[in-house]
Amino acid sequence: MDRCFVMLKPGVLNRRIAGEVISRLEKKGFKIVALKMMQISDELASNHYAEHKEKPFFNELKTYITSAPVVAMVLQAENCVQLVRKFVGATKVENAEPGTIRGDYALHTNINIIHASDSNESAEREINLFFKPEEIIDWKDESSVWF
Ligand code: FUP
Repeated sequence: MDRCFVMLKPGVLNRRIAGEVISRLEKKGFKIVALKMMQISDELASNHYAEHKEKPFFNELKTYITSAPVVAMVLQAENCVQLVRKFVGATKVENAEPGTIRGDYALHTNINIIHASDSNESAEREINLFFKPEEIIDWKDESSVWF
C-alpha cells in the first residue's frame, strides 16, 4: 500500500482547525498510520525544504514552519500520493480549486496550511525524516465490521 507524508502547518493550530482538516482526510478514506504534534527545529525545516534552499521565499518559509507546532502524519491508501495531492490542491493559491484544502482554507501561497509529499520518493524521504519506524502503525483495518 502506498504512503504519503502530510503535515498540517502552524496556521492549522493557530486557527483551531486541526480536527476539521484531519476529519476531511479521514472521511476521504485515507488510513492514518502515524500522527504526532511536534515543534520543528530549524535543522529539520532546512532538511525538509532543502530543494528550496536557494529560493527567495526559503527563509520566510522556515520562519513560518517553525513558528508553532505542526501535526505530522503518514497516510496510507492505494495511489496515496496522487490522491492526497489532489485533495490538498495547487501550490499557488490562485490555482487552488475550492473543495481542496488549500482552496478552502488559504488566501496566501506562502502561509498555506498543509504539506503533502509530491512523489513516492519524496514520501519515503519525508517519512524517514519525521518518523521513527516504530511510530508507524500499520493497524488491522476492521472498518467493514462497523459499517
Ligand atoms: P508544495 O509541494 O505544493 O508544497 O509546493 P512547493 O514544494 O513548491 O513549495 C513549498 C512551500 O513553499 C509552499 F507550501 C509554500 C512555499 N512557497 C512560497 O512561499 N512561494 C512560492 O512561490 C512557492 C512556494
